[in-house]
Amino acid sequence: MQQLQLTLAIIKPHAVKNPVALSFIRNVLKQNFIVVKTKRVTLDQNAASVFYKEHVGKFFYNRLTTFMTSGSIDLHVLAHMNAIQLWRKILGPTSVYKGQFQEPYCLRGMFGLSDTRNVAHGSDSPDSAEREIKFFFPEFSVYQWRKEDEEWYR
Ligand code: RTP
Ligand code: MG
Repeated sequence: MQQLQLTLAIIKPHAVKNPVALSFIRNVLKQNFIVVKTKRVTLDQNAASVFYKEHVGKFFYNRLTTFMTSGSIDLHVLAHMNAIQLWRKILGPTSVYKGQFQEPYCLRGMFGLSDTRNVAHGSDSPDSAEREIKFFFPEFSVYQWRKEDEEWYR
């Protein structure tokens, strides 16, 4: 039996503010994943620096945390077989420019504005997914969810 995998998607501030992008992205999520949890939040600098601690010291760190605290973000816990890889594939490369030329139908290629304003985030490993989901949804229990939604993973 293949197991469902969870991942965290974050729709970044510029995409949350763009109604066309946002409704397109929501449809993509609904069509490709079980959307387990959804929440809209605004990060403060402290939360952004904890969430992005792996990037401290990189040249884009200040730009990234400033951008991610500049407006509301939408958080989605997504479930699917290989959800982590699938969501990152749908997103496309970090670089919007590469997305536009190599995979024009990826979300970053379609709606990205720059390498930082690149539409959405996706967890990059099972460990990151667990850490990131716990960070934003500390009350969420995967075991409880599985009990409640048993039909999804039989
Ligand atoms: P993410 O974490 O958002 O899913 O993106 P990723 O794995 O594809 O890329 P990562 O290396 O983890 O970078 C995190 C976010 O930092 C911003 N960034 N800006 N050259 C730049 O200006 C630059 N490089 C990275 C992006 O917002 C990227 O998603
Ligand atoms: Mg990353």
